[in-house]
Amino acid sequence: MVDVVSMSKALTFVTSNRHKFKEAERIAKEHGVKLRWRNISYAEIQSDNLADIARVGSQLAAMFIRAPCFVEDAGLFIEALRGFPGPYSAYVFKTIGNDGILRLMEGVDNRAAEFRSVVGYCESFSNSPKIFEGRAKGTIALEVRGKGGFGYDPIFLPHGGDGRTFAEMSTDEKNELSHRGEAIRKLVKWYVEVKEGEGIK
Ligand code: ITT
Repeated sequence: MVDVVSMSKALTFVTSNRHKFKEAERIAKEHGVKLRWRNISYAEIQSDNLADIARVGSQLAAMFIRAPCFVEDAGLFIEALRGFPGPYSAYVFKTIGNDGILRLMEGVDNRAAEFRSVVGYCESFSNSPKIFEGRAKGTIALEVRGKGGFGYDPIFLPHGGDGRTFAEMSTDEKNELSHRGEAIRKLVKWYVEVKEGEGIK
């Protein structure tokens, strides 16, 4: 049970994606940290590198909201497609979606794929951001399965799971195995340590 005093630790997540917020909120709560949501879209640079996108994004977000905050950039990297859609995952999801990915994977035996998540935490524009990364290895399913989660969840079978896609799992089950779960856990643990160092209970 989390007590009220320790919940005075609070972090702000800038994202336009309510699913991402919900997943992160559960993890933060487990560590006694309250997560605030700023539902805004910040400018994202174009880059092949998720860490660069998260680094600059967190600086712009901190400047925009005039407060310390973090952003998270994620993508699905499919081995047989040489890492596609990777940093372009949002655009590809909007255009061809899961059915399009399954069509590209028709007849492909190597179904290995990886979700990557990079969190950028920044206190102010002039401050250099802290970066936290998470990865989830798995395979691309043969068909769309499940109604939970979002994005590519219905076609992703994580390693370490029991044969269900992320979309067939609860938020807590997905968090245990997911790229975002790993990155957010690293951020929250670091934040709790820093705040303890500053004497905030
Ligand atoms: P932000 O406002 O936080 O940027 P977004 O939805 O645009 O929200 P991203 O650019 O990080 O987020 O995500 C790229 C796309 O990758 C996203 O639209 C999803 O389709 C997909 N994606 C990211 N994380 C995912 C996850 O955990 N499960 C399934 N799909 C995911």
